[in-house]
Amino acid sequence: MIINRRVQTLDEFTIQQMRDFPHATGELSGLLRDIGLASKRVNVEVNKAGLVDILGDAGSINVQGEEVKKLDIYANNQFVGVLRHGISCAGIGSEELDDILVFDDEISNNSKYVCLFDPLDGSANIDVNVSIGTIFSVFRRITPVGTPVTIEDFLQKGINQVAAGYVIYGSSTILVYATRRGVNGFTLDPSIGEFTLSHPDIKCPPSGKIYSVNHGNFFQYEDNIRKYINVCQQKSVEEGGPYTQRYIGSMVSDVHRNLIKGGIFMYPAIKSKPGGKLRLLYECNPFAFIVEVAGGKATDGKQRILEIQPTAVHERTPFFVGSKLMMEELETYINAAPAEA
Ligand code: AHM
Repeated sequence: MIINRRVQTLDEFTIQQMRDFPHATGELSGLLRDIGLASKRVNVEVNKAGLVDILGDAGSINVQGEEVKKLDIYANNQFVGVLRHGISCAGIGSEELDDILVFDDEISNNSKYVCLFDPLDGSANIDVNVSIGTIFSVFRRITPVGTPVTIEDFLQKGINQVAAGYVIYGSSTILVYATRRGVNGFTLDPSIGEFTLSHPDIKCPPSGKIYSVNHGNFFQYEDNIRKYINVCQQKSVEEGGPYTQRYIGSMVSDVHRNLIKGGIFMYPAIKSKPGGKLRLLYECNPFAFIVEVAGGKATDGKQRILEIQPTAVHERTPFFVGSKLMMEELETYINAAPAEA
């Protein structure tokens, strides 16, 4: 087989981007390479999950009080291991870890970035062969290079993200990452084991026809959210409708589809989870950054996700993200005064 040299690998792409910045050290490229490497290892295990004894519950409960699947642990260990031994990351926060992990060795203390991960999002879907994913977020540390990182390096507003991305382990494996310069997607070519540029300069269509929400929670949503969902269902052709409801239950796949096709994803507060379900640092911040860079919007219903000051690494938030015009329409309902009884 002759390798097609017209394809651009993830490494080549990040190095090329770096050349535009004469003072770049290559640390971010190294970090993205390490994330790509860990995700390739996770991909191999996800693909054979039905074959080996890696399916099922690991028998433990994670810090969120949820059942941990074996693949969650495997994925977490891969990202921790690869980044700990790389030269670009000073510490990580993970949905699977109670506390931040400070690498605290000479090389890591001299790194300027910290990473936050949801190593395997949508883990309830593992057993049933539905797409799952990894989500990541990269911040430049606030504390001085040369010292161990601290919690304040991780509790930064999302607006400070240097990069954010996700990997979908689906019908094909795709890694999408954003910097302020743009959003680009790379599909894993299994024949050469490389992520290759397949979705250059992704833009979120300003509007779309897809809304994604858990309808099972409908009667737990606030009135204004219910009104908006009703509007989605009642759109006429003249109003851009009818809308289609799509909800996989793997946010990575749901938001990826809406990013490419145009749409809106919602996980509002519910009565049993008044603070929302999704995690600000591991899930919402990275997607808010990616979608905003692509031209869309993301809020918690009151403010821009990227402007929330986090107070704890595992904090949760209601989450609304998607195409700009659809988000603006949603906001008119959220901000409307409650109807008089
Ligand atoms: P997880 O961290 O346990 O995998 O949960 C996160 C997932 C998201 O991917 C998805 O959007 C959401 O939970 C689905 O939740 P629900 O089943 O309550 O609709």
